[in-house]
Amino acid sequence: MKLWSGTLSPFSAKIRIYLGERNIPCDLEEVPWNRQTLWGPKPAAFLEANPRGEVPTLSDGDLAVFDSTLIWEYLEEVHSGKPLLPEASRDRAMVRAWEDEADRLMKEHLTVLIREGFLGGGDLNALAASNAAFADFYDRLDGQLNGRTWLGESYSIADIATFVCLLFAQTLGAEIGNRAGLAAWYARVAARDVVQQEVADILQHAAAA
Ligand SMILES: N[C@@H](CCC(=O)N[C@@H](CS)C(=O)NCC(=O)O)C(=O)O
Repeated sequence: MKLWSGTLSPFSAKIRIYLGERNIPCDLEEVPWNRQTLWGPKPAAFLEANPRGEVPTLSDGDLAVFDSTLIWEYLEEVHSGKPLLPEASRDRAMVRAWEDEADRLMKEHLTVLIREGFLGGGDLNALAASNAAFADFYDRLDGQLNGRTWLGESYSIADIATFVCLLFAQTLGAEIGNRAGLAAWYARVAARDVVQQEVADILQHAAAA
């Protein structure tokens, strides 16, 4: 199996952490990113696998799987071992909902922090709106984590997706602040071996970008 991935792509980071946590062997193929051309040049073989030209994309033989949610769902089905989507229907629904919410924040608001902040677009109104969206997300997460160790009943894909979203958002200035439950959960996820390695790689790449 091969994962077309970008080190600075949060959706890719979600899948890299998922693969690491489940010990699933997979070759990584980096799609380059830089400040001028953003994602690209995109290798022809990558565009052949995924006409959308988005990372992450999983190639498993002649099967190409995208987007990130469809990738981990596929991997849950074909790999035995401890799953990262719980069994019980209510827990499963809750985990899926938090993962979906992290994806939405990444798509709608992280992109604004990157474009208007990191890349210097400078639209202060857009930045303020996205920072407010993150503050609201953090409040809801803090409420959910009141008295809980993980977002669901056990460590799951919801924790991975949400952690990645918050890692990038915080690096781009949307701080967690004094939300104690959320900060404690964040530290718990960050302490995991696979996550530590991933965070180190991302921060090293971001510093050089
Ligand atoms: N819904 C997709 C979103 C993937 C996505 O937006 N990937 C970005 C990088 S984080 C990308 O590849 N963009 C390519 C481009 O903008 O050309 C998923 O969950 O995988």
